Amino acid sequence: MVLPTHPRYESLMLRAKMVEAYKNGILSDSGLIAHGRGEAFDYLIGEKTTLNAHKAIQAAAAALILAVYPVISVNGNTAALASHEVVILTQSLDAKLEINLFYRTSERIKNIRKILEDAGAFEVLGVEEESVTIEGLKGPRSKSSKIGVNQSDVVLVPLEDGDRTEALISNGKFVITIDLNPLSRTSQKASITIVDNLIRAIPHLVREVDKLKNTSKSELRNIVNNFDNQLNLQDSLDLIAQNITTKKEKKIDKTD
Ligand code: PTJ
Repeated sequence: MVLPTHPRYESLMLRAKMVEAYKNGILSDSGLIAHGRGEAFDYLIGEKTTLNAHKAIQAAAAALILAVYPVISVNGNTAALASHEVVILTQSLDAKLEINLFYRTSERIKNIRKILEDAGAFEVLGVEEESVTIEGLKGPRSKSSKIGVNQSDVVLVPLEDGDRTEALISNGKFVITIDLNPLSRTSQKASITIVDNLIRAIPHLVREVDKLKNTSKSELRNIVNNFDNQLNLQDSLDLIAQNITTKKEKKIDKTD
């Protein structure tokens, strides 16, 4: 048992949650590895929502409010970590919620649908309704609900793989992602990348949507247009570099 006094308590509890989700058939085995990769980057950004991430969250909220047909795409990791918050965000935006899995099995679809419905979702797409293929994409991830991602103008894809992000962009979608790795193909290709742990970013996004809901369309457009994703990613990389240097210096200080 991990005691709350353990210095890595929160991180270890998250791991336990992921292992549980794997055992319950929500998370894929690779999802556990993806979580580990995320942990490493989270450590490097300081395990908190940075100023850069806040800027991206604000732009993402504005883009989602402006969207005509917003869709939130959910995979195993997102369902395991933030099903309640995702459902709240969906309802607050009047968006569609769609399951899209890399490792798609009917069992996982059933389990993820259940936790989303238990969290309050009225409608979960990507299950068994009519689907179409996202152009330029192969495999199970290419499936898109006819009334879901297929029709979207803005799509939120927390934790996505690069191929799907690229395909969504080339199909004319405005893609918002949440990815702790600023160098990933998804981070680099998305329209807006929130470099943050989705466990923190999604609740922040919910609050930002609430805050900006009554803002004029022209002001919202200004927020989106003034956001530069490449610049924001570079700021996150600079922060990581700075954190590594500072920690290195601290260590040298201690040993000296
Ligand atoms: O549920 P499925 O079948 O769709 O499986 C999805 C996985 C996660 C296996 C698949 O999308 C995958 O392989 O992902 P990758 O390519 O490993 O990418 C995961 C990215 O998300 C990496 O860049 C991680 O740094 C990042 N990441 C991991 N955990 C989090 C995260 N970003 C934000 N919040 C997290 N909690």
